[in-house]
Parts: sequence; C-alpha cells; structure tokens
Amino acid sequence: MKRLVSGIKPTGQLTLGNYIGALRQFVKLQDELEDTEMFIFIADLHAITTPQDKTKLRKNIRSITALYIACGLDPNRVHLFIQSEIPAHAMLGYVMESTAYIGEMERMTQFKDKKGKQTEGIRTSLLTYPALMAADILLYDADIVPIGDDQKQHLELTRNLALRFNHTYGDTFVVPDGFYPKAGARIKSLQDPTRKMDKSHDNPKSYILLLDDLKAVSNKIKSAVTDSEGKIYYDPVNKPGISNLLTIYAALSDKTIKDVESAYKDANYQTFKNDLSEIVVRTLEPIQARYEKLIKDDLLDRVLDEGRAHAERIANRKISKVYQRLGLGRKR
Ligand code: ATP
Ligand code: LTN
Repeated sequence: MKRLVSGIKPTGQLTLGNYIGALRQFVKLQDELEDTEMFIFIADLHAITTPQDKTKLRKNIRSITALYIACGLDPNRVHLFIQSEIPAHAMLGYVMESTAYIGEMERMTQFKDKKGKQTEGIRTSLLTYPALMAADILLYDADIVPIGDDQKQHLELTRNLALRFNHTYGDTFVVPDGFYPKAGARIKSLQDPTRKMDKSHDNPKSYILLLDDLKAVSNKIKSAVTDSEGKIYYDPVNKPGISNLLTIYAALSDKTIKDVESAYKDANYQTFKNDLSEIVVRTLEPIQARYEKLIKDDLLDRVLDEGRAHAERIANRKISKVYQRLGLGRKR
C-alpha cells in the first residue's frame, strides 16, 4: 500500500491559501487514492522556529484538527496526529541535520525570506527546519506529499537527503514525490497580488481566513486590488490581481482557468467579484458550521489519540532501523 504524508504549521488561523493549496487537495486525494494510507499531522514543532504565544499555539493546534475534519477529512480514513507527540520526528530530524550540509540549508528561499523579515533572535531551527520536514516525510516512507508551491524546494531537499542516506548506509528511505494542485498552488494576497497569501500578514484585508465572518469575506473580495483595464483574462505578470481571483474561482469551482476566463470575457469586474464572493462564501459556510460543532466535541481527542497510536508504531520502527544503520547505541 502506498503512503501519503503532509502537515500544516499551527502558526495562526488557516487561510483560503492553505485550503486551496493543501486541505482541499488532502480531501480530494483521500477520495481518489483508495489504495493509499494517509498521514496528516499538525506540525507544531515547526511552529516554534519563530516565537509563539503558548496559549494561542494550543488553541491553533485544536483548531486545525477541527478544520481538517470540517473540510472533509474522514478520521476513519486518515491518521490525524500531532507531530510533537511522536518523539521519533525530532529524533530523525537530528539525523537529517547530520545528513544535510549547511550550504544546502542556507540556500532555501523560505529561510532567506523569513530571516530577512526578522532583525534579531533568529532561531537556529529556522535554518534547520527543512531537515525536520524531511524527517516528517521519510519516517513514514511516504510516496506522495501534497503541498503548495512554496514547499517545492523543501521537498527537493528531502529527496536528496533520502538518496544520500540510502547511498551511504544502504536502502532505508522511500524517495517521495511532491503533489501540487493544478490551479492554486500559490494563492496571492488580495492587497498585494505579487506576494503569497499568508496567515502571518499584517493587513487582514490581504487574506481570507477559513473562519472569517462571511460578510467580511465578501467585502475582502470586493475590495481586492485589480487593475484599470476592465477586462477579465489570465495574465499573472500584467494582471496579477485578476489572475489571482481567476485562480481562486477555478480552484473552488473545479473548473479550468480557461473556462472561467471565457465565461467572464464580456463581464465587468464587479459582476465577477460578486460571483466569486458567492462561491467563496458557499465553500466556507458548511465548513464553518461543521467546525462550530467539532471544536466543542471530545471526538477530536479520540481522533488524535488513535492517530498517534498508529503513526507512533510505524515511526518507532523506522527510527530504530535508522539508528542501527548508523551504528548508534548497541547492536540489536
Ligand atoms: P506561515 O505563514 O506561518 O509560513 P504557511 O501558511 O506558509 O505559514 P503552513 O501553514 O505550514 O505554512 O502551510 C500549509 C500548507 O499550505 C503548505 O502545503 C503550503 O504550501 C500551503 N500554502 C500556504 N499558503 C499557501 C498559498 N498562499 N497558496 C497555496 N498554498 C499555500
Ligand atoms: N513546511 C511545511 C509544513 C510541513 C510539511 C511537513 C508539509 C512540515 N512538515 C511534511 C508536508 C510534509 C510548511 O511550512 N508549509
């Protein structure tokens, strides 16, 4: 049986970018890949690469668990768990740090970006983060890793680390493939469509949160930055705003960008934005309704306990094998 692994950091509330780039893909793959075992986790160890408020972090962990299920993940089909509850992640993370070179880490664009935004107290783990991500994936012999575009470089590194380790110590890890959404692998900010839509942005109008008030959602779409040409077509270089909205429309309605373009070729921006906000609201409404029930339910803890128990068995077997391969401890 094949395996799929992916995770989301609990660094804030989830955005429409996270939904289109990650969550929606997880749900689709759950339904399409019947012969694939799925491991989806909350990457809380990754969250502490930057400072976090501990009360908010706990809240976000629970909130993401509820959102996973509210968005359609079936806990009977998917193993949902929290990364820090399985020590083997950190253990293999260290082994991956001892496989990767500093130069490789320093070349990661996400590291360079995030480092650039901070002036002091840049944590060592911000640099070594991709080694832990490699561990998350390799621990479960994942064949497929659904992620947004921004994680492509980290996945390439994971593949290189797996190959390097296998070459030095003998076949140990499966070399994984990334899986990227056809439309929407990089949803942009509504206010600055040259930048990624990020939950850590300062201007709330630039992102849509899955749990945003639905009126606010409509207003955010209606005030999204566009251009003065007045024509709807896809051109990410000259019309990044409209192109971003076309991408969101296509992703949420399971249409191609071409189809959406031709449906709106004679329409004005206002009509297009009105229709798009209806689609976004229709997507979020049932998710929010399910979320409100789930967040109060102790089902979440049961799901996370089961997920941990299953994932832990696999992870522990793998880390023992890795330690043996490396000659750590005593021979067993
Ligand atoms: P941060 O802003 O704290 O770095 P993030 O949203 O980039 O957070 P995660 O929450 O870990 O990071 O992302 C979870 C998944 O969502 C990843 O697979 C990522 O590629 C995807 N993702 C995040 N933002 C977008 C976006 N704007 N468009 C498409 N996919 C996205
Ligand atoms: N690095 C990812 C989150 C993440 C992840 C993973 C995704 C951590 N471990 C393993 C896929 C597989 C991010 O920042 N979006």
